[in-house]
Amino acid sequence: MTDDDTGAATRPPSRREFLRASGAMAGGAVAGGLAGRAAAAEPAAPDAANLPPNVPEWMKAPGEPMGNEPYGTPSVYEKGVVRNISKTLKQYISASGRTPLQDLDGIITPNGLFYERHHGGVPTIDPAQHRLMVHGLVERPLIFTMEDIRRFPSQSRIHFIECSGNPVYTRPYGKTASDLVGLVSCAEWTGVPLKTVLAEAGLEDGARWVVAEGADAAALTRSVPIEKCLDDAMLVYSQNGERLRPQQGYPLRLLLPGFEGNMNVKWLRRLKVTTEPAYSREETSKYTDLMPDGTAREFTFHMEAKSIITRPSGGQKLTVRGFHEITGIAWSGHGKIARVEVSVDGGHDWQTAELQEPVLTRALTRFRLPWHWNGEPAMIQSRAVDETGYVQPTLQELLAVRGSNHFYHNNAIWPWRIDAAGEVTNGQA
Ligand SMILES: Nc1nc2c(c(=O)[nH]1)N[C@H]1C(S)=C(S)[C@@H](COP(=O)(O)O)O[C@H]1N2
Ligand SMILES: [Mo]
Repeated sequence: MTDDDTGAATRPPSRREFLRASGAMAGGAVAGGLAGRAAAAEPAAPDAANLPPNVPEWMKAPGEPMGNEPYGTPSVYEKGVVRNISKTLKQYISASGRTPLQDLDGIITPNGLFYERHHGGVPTIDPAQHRLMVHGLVERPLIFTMEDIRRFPSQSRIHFIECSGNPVYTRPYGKTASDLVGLVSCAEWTGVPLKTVLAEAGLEDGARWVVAEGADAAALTRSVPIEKCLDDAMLVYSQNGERLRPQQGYPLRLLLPGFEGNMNVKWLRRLKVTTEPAYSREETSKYTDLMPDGTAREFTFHMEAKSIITRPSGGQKLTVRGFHEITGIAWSGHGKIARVEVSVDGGHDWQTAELQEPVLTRALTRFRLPWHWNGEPAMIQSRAVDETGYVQPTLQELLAVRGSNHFYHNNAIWPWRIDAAGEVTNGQA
């Protein structure tokens, strides 16, 4: 590939020689300098003594002995890759921390970077003292220990969880992908299908809802339709192979794939089978959608199809012209992602991105598009289409339907602006 500056910004790159551009062979295509990265963690400029053809310093003596760190942590050079803690929810008891989406690859969120959102702090629960009570319209009310729960036949499944305030319509939208939509993460969850546990208790006639309660100080309570409980709902105790993190609901959580984050009750202690929903705080005062005509929609269960480009994205910088891979994540609460389209010209033309296999239902899906940046300003954005045919809308389309009172469920397309210096910023700001 040559870089003659005459190619259109949309010119597809050649299949070979990805890095030969503007005489810049070495160095990352996207420079660090991410907003929020700790300066101390930035790699220093390379010392020539460590570069080829010399033998680097770290080959000349043995490294750290094993056992110094029985539970591993990332390289010291990755110290800046951390959750982005909300400044608008400063109080300790109601808080959120966002996943640094722009720093991650693939679809799995490492446990230490999983987004967190809690309404009453993070309880420290001794699993030996934790119980799950199943009662209400059941033939046999039951109380389970964690050991009982782990005796049931288990399942592992990869699913995302997303907060419905990701981002809310009313707040400033921020600089990075994390600021904008960092309240989504994806993990491999292990646990027992909820239907197995409900069958153990035996449902009675009139069982239409299951009211789930958390054992935190918020006693967060949500009502789940029985159809979901008998479909893919799970009681999970593990996350990416190890037990749930306290922030994710240790020792037991309700997982409702594709449903709004708030319904995935953490620190789960009680399931009451009922005929009517509970109409709890979280389904009346909060988590309802106020429409322009003044009515409020209740029970917006599904998270609609959405996507975001994570590289290049806000706060990053393109330091060389030539080949760049555009990559990001897409997801839908209604099932699989069918297609992701990417525009590099402000939404005029759209190209179909490649999806990383396997494409899983209600899981993050990684997309990629090879791109040649010719050094001119560009506006890049992605739009997801799910298997129901639903197409991710623009912010303008959403606001036209929902009006300015809307708060939750913003799944708008998010453009990034790239200026001639390669700086990437929020395209809506
Ligand atoms: N018991 C309980 N469950 C809860 C919450 C809570 O505060 N208490 N927060 C909810 C909200 S609003 C969201 S978005 C998700 C966040 O899950 P995470 O912290 O594992 O990312 O959990 C939900 N489940
Ligand atoms: Mo949430």
